Amino acid sequence: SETFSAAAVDLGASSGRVVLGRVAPDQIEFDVVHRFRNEPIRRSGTLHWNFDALLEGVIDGLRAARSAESGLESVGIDTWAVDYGLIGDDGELIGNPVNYRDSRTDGIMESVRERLGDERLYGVTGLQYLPFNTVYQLLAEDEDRLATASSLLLMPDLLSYALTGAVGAERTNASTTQMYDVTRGEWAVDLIEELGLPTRILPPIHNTGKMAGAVLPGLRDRIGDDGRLQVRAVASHDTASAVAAVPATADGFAYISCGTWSLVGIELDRPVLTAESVAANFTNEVGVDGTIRYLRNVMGLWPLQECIRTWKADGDRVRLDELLDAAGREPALRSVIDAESPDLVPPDGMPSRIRKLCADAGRPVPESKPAVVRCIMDSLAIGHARTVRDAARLSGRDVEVVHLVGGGSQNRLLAQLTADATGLPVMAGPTEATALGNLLVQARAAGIVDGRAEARALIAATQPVERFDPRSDIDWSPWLSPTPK
Ligand code: LFR
Repeated sequence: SETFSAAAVDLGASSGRVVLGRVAPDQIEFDVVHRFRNEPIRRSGTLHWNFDALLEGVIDGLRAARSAESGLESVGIDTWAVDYGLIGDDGELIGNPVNYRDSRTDGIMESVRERLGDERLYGVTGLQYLPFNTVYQLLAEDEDRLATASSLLLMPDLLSYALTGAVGAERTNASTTQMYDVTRGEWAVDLIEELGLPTRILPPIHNTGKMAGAVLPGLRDRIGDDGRLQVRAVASHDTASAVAAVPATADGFAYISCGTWSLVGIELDRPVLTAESVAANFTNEVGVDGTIRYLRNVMGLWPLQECIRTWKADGDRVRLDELLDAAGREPALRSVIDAESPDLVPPDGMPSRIRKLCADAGRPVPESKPAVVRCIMDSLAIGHARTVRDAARLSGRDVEVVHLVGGGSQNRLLAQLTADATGLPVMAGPTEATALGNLLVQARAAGIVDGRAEARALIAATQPVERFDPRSDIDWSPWLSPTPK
């Protein structure tokens, strides 16, 4: 049968990868052909992404993909959400994009909420309140930079622009800006104007999978492209791609896309914009085929990654597998923190911040490294379970199984604890859900795979998934009351 070759560029907060995939109606195979580091840079006190280095990594990866597969016709790009670059009248990028973990947005969200009221912003955008949403970043933006900008391009759109010259905003990622009207499916122009932000910089919104453009002639040699390679706007928000690759075979599933963040929720046809929903800070982000990703951000593996980085910088020898084994032997539910605490967002000093959160909550302070890791795992499992429950309650849907996808699905302790805390079976895998979702949107555009359900069935039939059943020796219920906000 027919086989389609495509590349997926998947950029995460700490690394990027380029995946070469081969998709047939009944098979999907892939190799990671290139990996590169994503190292944020601090300039004049502000945390930036190194855009040139990221673009180099993408170009190197596409060259590797092309040389491994001469029939390569299509590439899609996904990254984390909310961050953007500004383009000037001359078509050039104005400075490096700022990292959403930078402190420039401190306090801005609170003042906007106070001014407009929670319901107004939520009623239009349906978005969860996160201090780094694009709208708050724009309000923190340097005024001169903003005045000279002619367009705003979110990270994946910015990379596509650098490769093809085409300007646009892919819908799934546009929906994360808190400047998108989730009911009307267009920029929330009135709201943006009310906030005093320029609407002229907002590019036209494109439907997922619909827009594609050729690589600029000047870049073709470096990639080894003969002009046939099309850069297609896939579900460019990494979480939207991951959700598209959840190997669910029936309704009634929740998903956890677990990497740096855990994105925990369910898929809906329509947004939920109720007062209870805003109080629980649930988001209505757009998924493939105009679905709604009804979810909440839980801290994810970021605190663990940051602890390991800190310990290594202190000169300690740490190995993730050994730490997780030791953490598994620590007493359960001893030190617990709020997995959605804003104190966990910024980089640096994570072990001490975790100890302080325990102390402030009147919980035992974890001293050893395994105790700190156990605290993170238990707290994350609680965050997962509460959020699955909240999602079901607020949407009126039943949840029978939880799909854990992304890098975190390799963490067997976390998968087991998540099953225990939710009281539901957890299906762990695939690890590369984001890249697979990226490939699947391209395969659908090429007519190789039919629809959303067929795409998921293909993943379920071809990718390794491990089942974890809940154990009942520990009572998690005291920890599972709805998340107070
Ligand atoms: C995950 C993710 C989340 C988003 C966060 C910041 O990588 O895209 O969905 O809330 O990063 O952009």
